[in-house]
Amino acid sequence: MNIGIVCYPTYGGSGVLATELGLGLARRGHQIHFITYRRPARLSYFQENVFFHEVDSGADYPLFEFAPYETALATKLVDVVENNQLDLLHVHYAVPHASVAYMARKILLSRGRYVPFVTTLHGTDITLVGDNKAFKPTIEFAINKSDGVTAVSESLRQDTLDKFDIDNEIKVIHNFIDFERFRKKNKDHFKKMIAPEGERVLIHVSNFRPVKRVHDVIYIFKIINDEIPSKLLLIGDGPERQRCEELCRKLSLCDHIRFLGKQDAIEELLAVADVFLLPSESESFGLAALEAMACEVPVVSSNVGGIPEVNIDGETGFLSGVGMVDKMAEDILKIFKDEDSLETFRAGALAQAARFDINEILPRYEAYYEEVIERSLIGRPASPCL
Ligand code: GMT
Repeated sequence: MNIGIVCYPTYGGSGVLATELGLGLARRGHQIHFITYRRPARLSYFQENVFFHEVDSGADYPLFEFAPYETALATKLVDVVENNQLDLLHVHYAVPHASVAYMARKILLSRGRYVPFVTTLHGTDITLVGDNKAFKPTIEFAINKSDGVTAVSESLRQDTLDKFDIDNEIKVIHNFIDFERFRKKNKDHFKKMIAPEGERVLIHVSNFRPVKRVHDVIYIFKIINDEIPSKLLLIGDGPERQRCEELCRKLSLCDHIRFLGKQDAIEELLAVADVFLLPSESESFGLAALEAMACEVPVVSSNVGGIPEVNIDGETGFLSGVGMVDKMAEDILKIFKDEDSLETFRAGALAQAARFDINEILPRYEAYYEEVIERSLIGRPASPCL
């Protein structure tokens, strides 16, 4: 199939998933066209069957205080579909991609071609952004007009039905992991550098948005470090980073915490970690936790949204209510109780991650694309004027 993928090119989970999906599909022989305003973060090397089309919204025209990205993206979608004979568009994150794809489909129809689009809901597009009055009617309309809709967890599917008036079917296709890349690697030299005295290593990866509650990570770490000598790696960047750095200074933890900023080779950092922390306020899935589990790192997390579909309490780590800092610290200490306990949790994490193997999930997307294309051939409007 010839597939166009629209996503955010940033380090967020939706862009990561969309890029890994496209790369995986390309390896299986499909022609994949990424269409977005910058090269996606994980599209860092040349690969057969992969194309990238950059959207330029002409931001330099003085009249525009805000560049009309949606118009430029719709125009680019029409161009890429027409010149590359795309069979389907797959847009990740509903805001604004679903309504832009709807517009592109209308334009293409007026020119005699019907190209269906699939919208994948990722989380904050429904729980935070899409629910905002400024977007809601448009997003609801675009979800209902999509030729196919998927959600990355059962919890997100339910949230969408609860928050919006949806008459379209939503199929759950969980996020996945590529074990070619995410598996435990031997990085003993790096571990010695991070934890020279054999300290335990905790890790957190996020975009440092308030919803991630990174300050909880630091408070939890403080309790752990008072009991067992430990180190904390904080990966990523975002609006809360400054406040978190200040908190580390206030708690006199600077010698034990490293802020590493945005990183590409996450698997190298996960290789030295003993526990992954994800105390989020809201999380539709928790792809970062799945990446950790694939690298045999147990997860201690909140129990919100889709996290319980990924992290199994007492098996792959532990779950707690949002903000239960003391309980999360206690759970980490249980994992760290002895080497055997840590190894059991490591094995549990790996076994659960295997359920989300890319080789299992990708065929589900392929089958869904075929179903959507077939359905659109039957139901396609007869006249381009419709
Ligand atoms: O977590 C974020 O803030 C980024 C966001 C995104 O859309 O890029 O992540 C969402 O999508 C990921 C991939 O499907 C999920 O693993 C994350 O759980 C989800 N984030 C939230 O729901 C907060």
